[in-house]
This record gives sequence, structure tokens and C-alpha cells, in this order.
Amino acid sequence: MAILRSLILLFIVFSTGNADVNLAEKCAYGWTNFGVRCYKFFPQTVNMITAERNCQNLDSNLASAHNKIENDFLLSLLPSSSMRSWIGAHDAIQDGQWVWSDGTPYDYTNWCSNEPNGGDSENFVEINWTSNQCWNDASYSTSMGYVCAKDL
Ligand code: MMA
Ligand code: CA
Repeated sequence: MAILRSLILLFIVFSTGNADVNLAEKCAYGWTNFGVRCYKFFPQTVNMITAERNCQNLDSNLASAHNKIENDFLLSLLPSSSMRSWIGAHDAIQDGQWVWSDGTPYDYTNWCSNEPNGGDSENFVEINWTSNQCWNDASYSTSMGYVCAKDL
């Protein structure tokens, strides 16, 4: 009887259909899981605003990075070591005040040496600049690929 009760309980837990308690939830096809989020690199070269809007249309934002492991993971999604890609940091509201487009705390950076250097004319961030694969502030109108991220 105890076994039957356990089986019934297990069935209830796995069959609620409620995404928040579905332990078996996976990223959608084409997206890669890291932690509790799903990520995808898009190779279409677009300006930063288009990149963010394209992510938003997929219920995501441009990716944020909060530590080296996460930053390295984002780099690993790029198909080549020289591929340029937007991520979601910007200081477009006030020069020098960097924030992430997904609203998470700006608590990690990987700026290349001498970056950010663009003042009011470079307010957006690419993740894979130079062979050091560090961050560069770039003009919003630069065309490059982009990484989107969303919660599981
Ligand atoms: C370009 C541009 C900048 C970057 C410098 C580095 C000339 O400007 O990509 O964002 O900081 O190169 O030399
Ligand atoms: Ca720059």
C-alpha cells in the first residue's frame, strides 16, 4: 500500500503540467541550458537595438554575464573564435553607468584593456573582441551576431 501511495504521489508531482514545478523541463530545441536559463547564439548581423528586440520577440533578452564561468559559456556558443557578438550590457542612459538589459545586477566585467573607451558614442557591449576574447564598448549601429537568454 505504501508503494502504491508513493507511485500515486510521484504521478501527481510529474503530471501537474505546471511549468514552475516541472522538474523535467528542458530548453526549447536549438537553445542550450546553463544553470536555470536557456541560451542561443544568432548569427544574423544586426545592430544592438534589433538584436535586443529579436531576443524580446523570443521571450528573452540579450544575455548577461555575472561571472567568468558564465562569460566563458557565452563565448563557447560562438561558432568561431573571431565571431563578433552583442551581449546585453549598455550605458545608454548615463555614460559610464552600465546596466544589463535583462534587469539583473551589473556585478561582473571582462573589459579588454583600454576599454570601455567610447564615451557617449559607444554605449553597447560586444563580448568577443580581439584574440583576448574580452569586452568592447561599440556603437549601437555596428552589425554583429547576438546571444539571447531566457529563464527555463
Ligand atoms: C574601434 C572600435 C572601438 C574600439 C577601438 C579599439 C577605432 O575604434 O571598435 O570600439 O574601442 O576600435 O582600438
Ligand atoms: Ca570601444
